[in-house]
Amino acid sequence: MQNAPQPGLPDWKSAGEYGDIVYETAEGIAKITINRPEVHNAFRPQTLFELQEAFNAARDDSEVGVVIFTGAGDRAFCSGGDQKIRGEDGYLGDDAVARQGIGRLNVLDLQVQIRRLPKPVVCMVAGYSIGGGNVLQVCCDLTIAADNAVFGQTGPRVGSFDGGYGSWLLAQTVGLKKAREIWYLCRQYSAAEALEMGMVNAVVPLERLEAETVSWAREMLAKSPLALRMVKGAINAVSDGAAGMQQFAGDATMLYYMSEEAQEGRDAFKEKRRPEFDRFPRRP
Ligand code: S0N
Repeated sequence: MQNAPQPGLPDWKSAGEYGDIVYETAEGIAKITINRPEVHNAFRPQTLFELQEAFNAARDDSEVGVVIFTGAGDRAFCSGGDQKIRGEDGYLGDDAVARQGIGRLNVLDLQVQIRRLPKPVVCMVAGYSIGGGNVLQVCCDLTIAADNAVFGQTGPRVGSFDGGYGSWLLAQTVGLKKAREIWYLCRQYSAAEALEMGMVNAVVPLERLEAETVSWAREMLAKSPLALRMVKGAINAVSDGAAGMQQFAGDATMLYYMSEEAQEGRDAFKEKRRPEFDRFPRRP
């Protein structure tokens, strides 16, 4: 049985059965929660497969305009890869691949998926946002942090590093010197420090975290979904290079498909006639 919603908060409804995560929707918002609080929401391969499925569901659901990504409980958003099942070449799940002793690094697929999802993804952080968990936070479009949030990278301390988004997107977010400090020293930073360095958008008291995050989501839901999609694509295209341009170009094609001019080309082909493009302006 689901609990009654807190006043002002959406009446979240479960939108799928998962083991390591919870996927809920309400009011045009999808909420995806890593549900492994016993390990500070560290992820294992199964967690990441489930997250990928939920993010895909949110992408495909035309009712959903904004995604909130969070962790269960108030002690951690995510503490990165589950070090207890880290093998010799990646993380070992409970499947045929793992039984051959072959590990996975499938958090990388999720990072790309969050960047490519054409809807804003808001990270809602209470407690720790550490290691690969913090890289996921950096990949999200916006971050709202509770005042108990703690941010940091641990790679060089625990024998790992993220040379992709975890390094250069972090540097783009907080500046080169600060990104080097974060990685080289593996310190932990308070929510206030994260706000000051531009790693998060807002810091609120823990008890107001969800209400504030939902209010940001509602504000975005009142905006043009296509405009948000194009702005997200444009901002990411600069840092994603050719892959980012490929996505942005795809969006341009989608918009062109939606025009009468493109539809005239399609209709003329189907009707076996010459297309009448003369009726469309040669725009300045
Ligand atoms: C978060 C920390 C600082 C919290 O300390 P605190 O409050 O003292 O709690 P603990 O007692 O330490 O933790 C409570 C329980 O949770 C377990 N736990 C915590 N974090 C993890 C974890 N990451 N994996 C497994 N278990 C975890 C604790 O063990 C404890 O349980 P018990 O009592 O039963 O032992 C502190 O917990 C901490 O420092 N955690 C580790 C943070 C860390 O180093 N994370 C990994 C960093 N590396 C990555 O994430 C890999 C990066 C990555 O994913 C990647 C990047 C690029 C390319 C590929 C990859 C890839 O690997 O996929």
